[in-house]
Amino acid sequence: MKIAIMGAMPEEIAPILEQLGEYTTTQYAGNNYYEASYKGVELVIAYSKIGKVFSTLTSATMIEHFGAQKLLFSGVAGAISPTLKVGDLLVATKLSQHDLDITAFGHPFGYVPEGAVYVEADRELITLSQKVALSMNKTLQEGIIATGDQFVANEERKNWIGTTFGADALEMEGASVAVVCDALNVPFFILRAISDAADMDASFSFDAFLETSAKESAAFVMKMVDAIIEQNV
Ligand code: 4EZ
Repeated sequence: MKIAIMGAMPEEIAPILEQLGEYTTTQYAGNNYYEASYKGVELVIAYSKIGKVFSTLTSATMIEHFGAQKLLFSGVAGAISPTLKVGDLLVATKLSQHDLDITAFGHPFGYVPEGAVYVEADRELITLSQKVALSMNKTLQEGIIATGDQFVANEERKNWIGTTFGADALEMEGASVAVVCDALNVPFFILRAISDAADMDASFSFDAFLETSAKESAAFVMKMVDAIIEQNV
């Protein structure tokens, strides 16, 4: 079994590499891929760089070049739902691209022909994650994540994304990773810890909480790996 663990920024995977201690580094297509064996499974770990294009490249590479059979994403996000506060964990049930727009042709936001507005995440991994949350005594909210190539720091844009997609949080990589994994039939799990509220204070909040929130998410994802190994799913 080979499991991919992916982030967008160095800070999002650093805690995972730290926990592993020993790994090999391979450069491929402009990124570093870190490989390790962990409790009898193979891990491939990488950060993609920010945005949908880089995250598409990295997730596809992890699957097609490195042979990953499951993909877990760990990172931070801006909250839309008022129930999500800095440090809270959210797992995506489904994801959408909020900046995909051919509405001029009568299509809904997030839709292109032969695509879909939402890509659904793997139910089994979400169910497993709720067991992990229980064992860690943590609350794990489930919700919709909207992805786009914008750092949203604007109440109006954030609210539009919330109402248009029913989204609970937003970020810049989840939906593209979801499209790749869905197309290649690889079960995926997108976890985010909140770093900001995508409002006018977002950049300050992001800078202040990136590291601590990224750590929250990474710690949970490593428990997910443990649970996957134990349950043999
Ligand atoms: C993108 N990531 C942010 C990258 C910001 C600055 C150097 C997550 C994220 C986010 N994305 C946290 N808060 C966000 C927000 N308000 N809008 C978009 O995945 C890089």
